[in-house]
Amino acid sequence: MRHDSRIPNGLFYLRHFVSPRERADILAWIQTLHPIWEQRFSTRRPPPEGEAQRWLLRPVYWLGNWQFACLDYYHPPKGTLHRCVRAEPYPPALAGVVQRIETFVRKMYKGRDLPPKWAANTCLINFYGDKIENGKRTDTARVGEHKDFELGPVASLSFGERAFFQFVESKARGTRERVVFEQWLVDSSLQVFGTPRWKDQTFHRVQRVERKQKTHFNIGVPNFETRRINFTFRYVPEEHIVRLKDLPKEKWLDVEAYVRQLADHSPYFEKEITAGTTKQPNRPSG
Ligand SMILES: O=C(O)CCC(=O)C(=O)O
Repeated sequence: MRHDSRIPNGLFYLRHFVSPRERADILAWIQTLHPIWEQRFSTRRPPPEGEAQRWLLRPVYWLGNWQFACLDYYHPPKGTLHRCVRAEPYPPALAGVVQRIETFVRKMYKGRDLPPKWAANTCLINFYGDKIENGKRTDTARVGEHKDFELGPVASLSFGERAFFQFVESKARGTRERVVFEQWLVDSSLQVFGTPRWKDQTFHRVQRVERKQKTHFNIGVPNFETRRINFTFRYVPEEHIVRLKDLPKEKWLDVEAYVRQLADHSPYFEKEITAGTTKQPNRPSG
């Protein structure tokens, strides 16, 4: 597995990171998931000034800990409390790739670029494709520019159709943004980005996802056709991960409907809901 030497420092791209056998196991397991659609803000309060309530562009599933959008994601150094809710552990199908990602990251990043306890303990799974509403198909396979605020490198696995990925420099008022690096991410590849250059000084985004292979993954989301699946592995310090039952009441109410939806198919979240309602039996239902 060779790294492409045209790729700038701090960034890595390994084209055949996942073996065909691992790929088959991961894609068989993923069909057992029921990803959910989240809204960006709590449905119980008006959105912050200048923002509108909206659905995320794609269904998601988190492993390790779930960063609900309405809890405003993990955002150190200040936004660390009650943002990351303990979630299902990695399944056996992911064990091998997670171990290799951790070995690779610890070998390639050192010093200030690698937090001392860095581990790939958090994973966001993004499902890219078409939303189908009243017979109308809308391509939602993209992600606007953003940063991932978890400390240290982020490792990203891709399956399915190719995605066009860009790093852009922040826009100064009245000027055009500048694309500083772009590349296609192909099936079974691993991209890793770390260092201040790719984590702090630039944003990243997915501009589009092709349809050339006619890939359709069989995923348990009604009215959605998935053609690309992406896993981003990140690090959240254990002390910032909280059990559902330990969320304050307001935050519990913000996420309760999502967790109940997850619990319909996940014994893990079913137990977490039971633990939460047992701990605070008078908790009103949202
Ligand atoms: O799908 C990708 O390749 C990138 C996903 C991403 O930017 C993210 O999860 O933060």
